[in-house]
Amino acid sequence: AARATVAAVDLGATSGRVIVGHVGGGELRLRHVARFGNEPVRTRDGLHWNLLELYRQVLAGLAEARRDDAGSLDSVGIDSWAVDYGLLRRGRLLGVPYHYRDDRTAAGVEHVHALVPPDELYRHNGLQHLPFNTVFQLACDADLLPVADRMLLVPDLLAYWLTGAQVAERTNASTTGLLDPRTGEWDTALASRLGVPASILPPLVDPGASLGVLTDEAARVVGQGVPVTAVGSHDTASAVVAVPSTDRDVAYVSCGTWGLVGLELDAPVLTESARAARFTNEGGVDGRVRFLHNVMGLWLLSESVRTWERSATTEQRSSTLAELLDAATAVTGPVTVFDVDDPRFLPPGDIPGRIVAWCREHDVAAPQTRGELVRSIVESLAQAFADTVDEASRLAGRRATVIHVVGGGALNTLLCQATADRSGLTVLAGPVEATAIGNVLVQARALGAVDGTLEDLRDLVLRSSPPVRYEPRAQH
Ligand code: LFR
Repeated sequence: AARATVAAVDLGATSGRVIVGHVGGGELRLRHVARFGNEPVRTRDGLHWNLLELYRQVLAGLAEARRDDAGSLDSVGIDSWAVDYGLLRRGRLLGVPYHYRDDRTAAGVEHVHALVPPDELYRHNGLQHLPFNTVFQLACDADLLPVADRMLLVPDLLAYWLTGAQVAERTNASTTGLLDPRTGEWDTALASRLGVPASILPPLVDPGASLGVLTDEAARVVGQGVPVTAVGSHDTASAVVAVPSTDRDVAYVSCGTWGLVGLELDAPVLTESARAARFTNEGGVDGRVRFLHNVMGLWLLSESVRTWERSATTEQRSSTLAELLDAATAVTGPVTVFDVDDPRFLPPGDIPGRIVAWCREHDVAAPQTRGELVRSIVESLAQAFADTVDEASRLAGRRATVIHVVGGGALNTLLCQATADRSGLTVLAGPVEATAIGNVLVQARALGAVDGTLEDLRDLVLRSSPPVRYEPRAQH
């Protein structure tokens, strides 16, 4: 096809969206058709994703996409956050999938490390230690494993509900801790050592693979039997596809709930120093390696806003994020830079209180006002981004000369400027919808509406959404 109309379903940890992309004739046009919240639910046994609600929203969004477009949809692709999964038996979901911010995983970490020590685990899977990596969560589900016959990651689970196909898309499979980053295949020997039956790991597919067509039930809701195409189903993999640069010496920050900071490489770096610096080797589209570190990200801001909203009285409404960022911009004095990666900031809750506690423990001035606190978060994130780019360059032996900020964080001018200032590098911000764009382009390429390497796709992104430039200012 010379032109294609595809729908990207992009589920983030705080909201989901359905975006239609029209691709062809060297052009890329996007239309937002649906946006919905993603509210986790806490039950007696912990924090869960409301996956049924998300599935309902996906179907409704696709129906909307199909209604709005004169023609029909040529394909749909799904991406989401990583690591979380559902266990199934004969196609039936066993329990409500957990949220990676649930605190059940400490026991899982201990169990796995007793069987395979951290340094050895890294040599196998090349993953930054995060307590919620799938491999640790599976250890918490040990009692269900003998009953389960499949483990499906969130985007794969939704694709299964849509089509009936049970597969594991490779970029997201690379976040489980059970994939060999050298071969891109399941490390079944590692899985058996950890008590994970290899039979629950689905056949792997690459982005671009065709997964089948909507089931009759799904097609009835959507209004059409749309084909489903695998994309970089890990949202960060799709975002990296849409980094608008054809140069190899750029660093990226995919900045949403998390700030994923690193480089794209051809081969994994599995050294002890990469492990010590907490770098991950996740799978990218077209077999590229996403060599990056998870920085805590805009979660610190959104969760602070939520904390203040909870404490607001009926007469006194709480400020919006935009108002808080204005107040933060107006702060003139120096603010404390804290360690955003401290694990205390991972679980939901009173982030402002935890920042103040961190400052007290480290004997540094705690922010006094909300404006100062927000400024302190922004400066601390920027410092972490700058340090991480520097570290990635050192570990990979490739100096980054520019930092691309893609995702929602590209809208945060204070953060983009602070990142330029603190790194001494030019920051190029945008596109905001990088993840959806990467999702769209991989589908469009599979359909023949655009062709070439990732560099060709990125050239198209650069022409259709030129980034905003921030130059570093002298530091005082
Ligand atoms: C970003 C992201 C990160 C992953 C984290 C948890 O949305 O996918 O890449 O580490 O969420 O899944």
